[in-house]
Amino acid sequence: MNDSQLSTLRQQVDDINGKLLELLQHRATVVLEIAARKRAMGLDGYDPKREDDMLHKLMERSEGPFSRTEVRDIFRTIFRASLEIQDRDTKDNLRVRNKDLVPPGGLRVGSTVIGDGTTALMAGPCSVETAEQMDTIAAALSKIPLVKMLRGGAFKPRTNPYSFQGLREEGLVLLRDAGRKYGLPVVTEVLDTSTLDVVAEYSDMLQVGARNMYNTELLKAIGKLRKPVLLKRGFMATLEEFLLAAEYIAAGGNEAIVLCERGIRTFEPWTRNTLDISAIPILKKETALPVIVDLSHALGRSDILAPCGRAALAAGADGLMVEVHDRPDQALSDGFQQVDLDGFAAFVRALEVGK
Ligand code: PRE
Ligand code: MN
Repeated sequence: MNDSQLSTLRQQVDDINGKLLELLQHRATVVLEIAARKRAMGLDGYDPKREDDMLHKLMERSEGPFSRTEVRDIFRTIFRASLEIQDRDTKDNLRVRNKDLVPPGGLRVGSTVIGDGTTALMAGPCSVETAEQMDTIAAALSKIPLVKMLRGGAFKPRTNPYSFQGLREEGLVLLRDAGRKYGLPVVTEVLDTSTLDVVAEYSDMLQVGARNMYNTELLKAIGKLRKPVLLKRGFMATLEEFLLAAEYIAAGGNEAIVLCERGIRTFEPWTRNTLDISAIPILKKETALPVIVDLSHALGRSDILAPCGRAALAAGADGLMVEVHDRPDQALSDGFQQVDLDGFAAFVRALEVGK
């Protein structure tokens, strides 16, 4: 074979490659349309039966030189690639990526607004303990203009089953009453679907804790409500997993979601978790949802709240959550990381917001 014959044959292969590429891209476009239709019908993209039928038809039709198994392998590769673009397409088109999801003025939560460009502090004790405790804390917090919400745990997801588990419904009542008395909307954690209704009844915002970020049944149930949600990032969750958890809620029609970075688990023992500052601008870039940072659970200590809070705000956070207790040394949970009322006032001054 002389050189000119070889180059003619190669020219033919180049032409065929071009046509194959065009056909493959055309096929991919059609596959994405199929995927969009299946999604609208609530169907999964993967359809092994359809793949099997196509493979059998193609293997029967094929007369060589490729063997039937070679034809099968080539098309299997095409199907795998099709599933990959379908997957990418769903992730690129998540509801939580919709930039119009949050109204321009921010997200209304009870009588306040989160994500309106002002800093929102959410503060209160780790656990609701007594009426007096809630009254003292809420009274002090209500005097600080940046504090927009009162927090307090009534259902507590404790690592140790013998640790204080929370006052449950009684705690919800105390939290709501303190919030009402001092004009602060309240946020509290919901642990499971069986207590969702009662927690929703007493709170202005539902908190899904880090441990429950992967609880898809709970996320789906919350998606059916029309109640603002504070979704915390799991301590082992990637940002994509975090967004997909938020998508579970948004997919049900509940779009009032605030994302909360609360530290991820690393090898570092000098903080409870490692505050992932880079998560803040990334989440702000990927979604229009307000992003807040739970400093207390990220850090597990109260002595570095101010510098970390300033860093979070500089990175674009819409707010900060801090555990505040009138007597941290007597707190029934997380006492070591709670700041007292004077300490919290000093923290707010040190944030220097608006100065
Ligand atoms: C397609 C892709 C993935 C499915 O597993 C089956 C088939 C394909 O590439 O042909 C398209 C598709 O999603 C479908 O026909 O339902
Ligand atoms: Mn706590």
